[in-house]
Amino acid sequence: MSRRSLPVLMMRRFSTTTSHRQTKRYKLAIVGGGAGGCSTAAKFANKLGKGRVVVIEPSKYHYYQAMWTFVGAGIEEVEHSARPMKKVLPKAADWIQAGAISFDPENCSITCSNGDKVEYEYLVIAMGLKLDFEKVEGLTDALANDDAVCTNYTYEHCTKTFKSLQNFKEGNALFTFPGQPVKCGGSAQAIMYLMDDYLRKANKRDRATIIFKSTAAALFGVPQYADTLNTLAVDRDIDTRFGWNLTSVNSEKKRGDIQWQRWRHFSDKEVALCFCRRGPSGCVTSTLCRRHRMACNGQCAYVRSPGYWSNYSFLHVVPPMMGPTELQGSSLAGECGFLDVDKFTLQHVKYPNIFGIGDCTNIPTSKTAAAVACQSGVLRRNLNSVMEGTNEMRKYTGYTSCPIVTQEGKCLMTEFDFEGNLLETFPLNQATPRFTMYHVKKTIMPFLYWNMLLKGFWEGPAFYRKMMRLGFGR
Ligand code: FAD
Ligand code: UQ1
Repeated sequence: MSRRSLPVLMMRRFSTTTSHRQTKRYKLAIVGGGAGGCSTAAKFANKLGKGRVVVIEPSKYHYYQAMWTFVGAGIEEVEHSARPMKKVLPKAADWIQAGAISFDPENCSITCSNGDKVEYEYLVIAMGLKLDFEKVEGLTDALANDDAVCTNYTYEHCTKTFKSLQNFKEGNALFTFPGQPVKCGGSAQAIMYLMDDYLRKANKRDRATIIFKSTAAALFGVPQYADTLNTLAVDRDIDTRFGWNLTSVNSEKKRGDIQWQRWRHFSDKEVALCFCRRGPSGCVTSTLCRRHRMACNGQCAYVRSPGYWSNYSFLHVVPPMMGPTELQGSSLAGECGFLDVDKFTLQHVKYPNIFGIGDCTNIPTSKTAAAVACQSGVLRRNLNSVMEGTNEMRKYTGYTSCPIVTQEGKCLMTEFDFEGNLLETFPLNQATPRFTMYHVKKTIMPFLYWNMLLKGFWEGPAFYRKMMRLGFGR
């Protein structure tokens, strides 16, 4: 849809019923009722009025995923991380309890899994990302049947992590990190530090070889925090190995076999030399490079070797992740399969009446609820501007925050922008794990999430950051 055709889409509010489906028309449609969708609905439902905003969301429950790290470590109850979707969505918004299955952005319409068709004037896409368990051969089976294999990345599985941890007797305790863009990458490490802490308290630490095996090139992308985590890993006798991708889990043999492939990161020079193209989020596409068998994974890494096997007594997997399947191959997705938006304005690169927020977008920052909070303020202003025709755009800085719990009672509160510059809120050295930050993560964040972010009142800590710095700094 061109910018010119926007005014043509003036709203007529009515529903037409055909034999099997309804066509419903809304001023604003929001796809996804997670952190991004719910906070956006809260901001616009009252402003636009009853019946003018719709949320398309299939899930009966809304999940506070940040709590799953604590559930995996036996510190929290999983039930506390879920609330009925009906209770968290604003009353002034309509809720279609179905998934969006296809998008027709040229005609401003969406088809839902229950057969409903939604026509919109403006659209916000907040579908999160999809966990791609199938990419690791045997993983689904292993999670269902092998007591030693677990993940904190779903509501269904995170309680098993603590059981696997309690069952651990001796041997290799392995923690993986995949090559695709993931949500809250810090959680992959947090559960490892919490396991180390648990085993020390249970006098079992000397029976475990703890290994972090990651496709990435370092423990963290921001040097100040990476230094702290490297020192911590050395002090706690945690073996860190980089450039490794988990490809297969063999739980059938009951030997605890897993297969890895060696990954290597391309230098810019190599990318240029092999005629590869870069996608909008910086990823390398495979289409032009057969020589290097490149994979489009968002991190410019590729497989070099056929595979190595190792065994485990405990395995925590961060599953591979991907953009929403419903966007794949559509004109809404960028080359990496994530929603293609401008990283500063959050507006879709082709369709000016469409915005994106959160994990489903190709915004090159660490995917967290903290990032969603900050994006929600930019989105509120920019969508309002487009609705009012002023087109005055605010810019998102890339702010994100990934709290990494390093033991029970200590947390490293990382906060940074697109370039990895620190954007820290507290007047403390945040590169040190602290009890105060643990308290922020464990007690303050759930309150902030349920009562402020989801109700549209929390747009990140920028105001407090400036206040703490007496108005100086960003
Ligand atoms: P989500 O909150 O995942 O919501 C997406 C919604 O879209 C879901 O409700 C889903 O049902 C819906 N949906 C999916 N497909 C469709 C469809 N086809 N049609 C309609 N709706 C659809 N962040 C932090 O800031 N701090 C932390 O400490 C932290 N810890 C974490 C720990 C773990 C273990 C995990 C897994 C995540 C953690 N996060 C943390 C990340 C945070 O939870 C996510 O980044 C955040 O929830 C992203 O919000 P979102 O709205 O983009 O996606
Ligand atoms: C945050 O804003 C947020 O959203 C509510 C989270 O989600 C649970 C977080 O984990 C964090 C760390 C933030 C950032 C806020 C502060 C005060 C550092």
